[in-house]
Amino acid sequence: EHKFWNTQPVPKHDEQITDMGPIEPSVPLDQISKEPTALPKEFEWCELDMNVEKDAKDLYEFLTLNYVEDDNNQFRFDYPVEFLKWALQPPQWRKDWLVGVRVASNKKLVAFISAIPVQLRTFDKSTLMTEINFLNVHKKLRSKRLTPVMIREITRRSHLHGIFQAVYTAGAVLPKSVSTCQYFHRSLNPKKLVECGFSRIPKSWTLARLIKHCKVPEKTSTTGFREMQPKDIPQVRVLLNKYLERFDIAPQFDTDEDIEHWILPHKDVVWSYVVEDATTKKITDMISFYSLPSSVIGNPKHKTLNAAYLFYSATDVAFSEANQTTQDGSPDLLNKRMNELVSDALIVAKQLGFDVMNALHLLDNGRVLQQQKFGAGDGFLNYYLYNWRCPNVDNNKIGLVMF
Ligand code: YNC
Ligand code: MG
Repeated sequence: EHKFWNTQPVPKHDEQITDMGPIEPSVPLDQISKEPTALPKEFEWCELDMNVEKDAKDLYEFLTLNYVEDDNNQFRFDYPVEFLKWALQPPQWRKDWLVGVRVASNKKLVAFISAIPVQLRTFDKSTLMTEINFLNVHKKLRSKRLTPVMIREITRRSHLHGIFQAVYTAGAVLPKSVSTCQYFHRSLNPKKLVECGFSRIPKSWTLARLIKHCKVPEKTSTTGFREMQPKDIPQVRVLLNKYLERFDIAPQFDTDEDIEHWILPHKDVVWSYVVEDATTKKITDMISFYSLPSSVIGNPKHKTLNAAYLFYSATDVAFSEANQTTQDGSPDLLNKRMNELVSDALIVAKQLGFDVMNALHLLDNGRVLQQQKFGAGDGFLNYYLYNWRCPNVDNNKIGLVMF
């Protein structure tokens, strides 16, 4: 069991952790191998440069045919090129952290793994880590133990830049997650979702009743709700960072460039909205979502499911002293405000043509899922830390969103 993972600085499945810190010490640069990890001889390492259209297209085509599918193999993530450029080229990205494997004879791309830098806080400690994502091995090369080679190589390339901790998420159960979040789904186009086999008409309901149930208002309702603009970046940075301090695991957006990259709207990739107070001009709230379509596998009528995913949100109501449950048990201010924000996000997502809004049960999303008519999905996402002991974190205390 776990012939590879047993050799790695991660906790064992049954380990109870109460302290925090590295599992093994950092290695001095002169002791880190300057040679790439050995590959079977028919393969060779490559780097993918997302600014070179051929590389971007190779990666897109590889992932779109081989990346993550749901448990029933009905849908497969179809990250568009523009999304991949955004996800893989944040401030301080590096080409040598976008690692591919090609067949030596014909240069076909058959495996990939990526790292980007993230300043991640766990409880009271902040560490520069790599965020590992898009691990993929071609369908025809599965179960040949190529994955440990990919992981060892991205680890070496993290070490070469002085980074000895990492964060990653996976549906797979590995030693040992720090938290687990369930996926939830809010239908916006129920007819198509039913036709795709994504959802079902509830027992004894008609399609007409389901459509009525899923209807959202035509216009947003929060006063001052508008698209985020570049001038909002400094205020959004302060608001979001302060909001994320309420969580046990969360990134820190240390520069305006981080916010410009991750939060400012980016055509066809990420949408962000703020609430501006008309008199003070203060940004009191923000909410964002990104677009991640899935290929619908083997469906005669539909090729693509247009899914939006809730991304970061923040509200200054969270810091208000009046934010307590009232005596009669009515929802507190934070619940009320989060529901207003998500409700408006659903309205704009519907206007933009999304079929469904997905969300993980993390951040303060638990405060809105039921009221906003999200239903529990069958997917779960596990959060992992590499070479970092950390006590378990409740999913409501996870403040990091990954793709
Ligand atoms: C996985 N998802 O347990 P043991 S998520 C990590 N993450 O090792 P083989 C995984 N490890 O148990 P296959 C994993 N899935 O024997 C499997 N493993 O110790 C482990 N799917 O290798 C597994 N993408 O090559 C086992 O397996 C060993 O051919 C077996 O390939 C697996 O991006 C995979 O779901 C997932 O492409 C590549 O199935 C393949 O089955 C595939 O024989 C579709 O591997 C796409 C998919 C995964 C998405 C993701 C996060 C990846 C995190 C990797 C770990 C990073 C650690 C930190 C490194 C930096 C450190 C610093 C500093
Ligand atoms: Mg393999």
